[in-house]
Amino acid sequence: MTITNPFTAHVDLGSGQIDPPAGPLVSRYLRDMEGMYQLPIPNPDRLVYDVHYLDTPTSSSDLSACTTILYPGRVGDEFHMTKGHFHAVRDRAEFYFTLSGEGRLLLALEDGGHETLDMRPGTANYIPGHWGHRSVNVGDDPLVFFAVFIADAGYDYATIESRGFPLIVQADGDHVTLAPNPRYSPVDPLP
Ligand code: PAN
Ligand code: ZN
Repeated sequence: MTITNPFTAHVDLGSGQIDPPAGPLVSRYLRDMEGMYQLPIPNPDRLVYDVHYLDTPTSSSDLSACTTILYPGRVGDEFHMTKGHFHAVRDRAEFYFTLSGEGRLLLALEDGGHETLDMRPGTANYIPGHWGHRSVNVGDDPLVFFAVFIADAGYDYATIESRGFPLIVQADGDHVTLAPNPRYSPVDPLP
């Protein structure tokens, strides 16, 4: 049995920066999201989001945590979003706690059932096991949220890469609209 030392990290509520910097930093660009938006990617080098991880152990009895900084912007009318994933270990749950900005959390089951939750400073969104999840920045400022999840959850990106997500989130003038994703398929497309 390994016993980990307790520690404190400071998370900047505005920028999401973690001090002291600990685990890896993952940056995602539009080129990493080819085919996920309705329109072709306008600029492959555009930074869409950064994820700062805390450095914690990764067994099924540990918790992992990270902050996501999802920058404002659109592709056509569609708001910037994360790639979205199911947990590789499907029943692993997660909490998202929003620190700043305004977003929508899209949740989907593999049978296509879906839900949407609001994200704003102070919201704690519970993502039960089996729900795929994608966050969308619908505001003009970065959407910053702190995620805590069972440490062996892992990531299944392939399911959403091949099927899409049931909903899209778009700007309609000053309004935020949710619409069915015309490119969504509840089963994997034939090769
Ligand atoms: C989050 C996400 C993070 C980035 O920490 O990993 O917001 O989104 P993608 O992983 O979909 O690119 C989480 O849900 N972890 O499990
Ligand atoms: Zn997750």
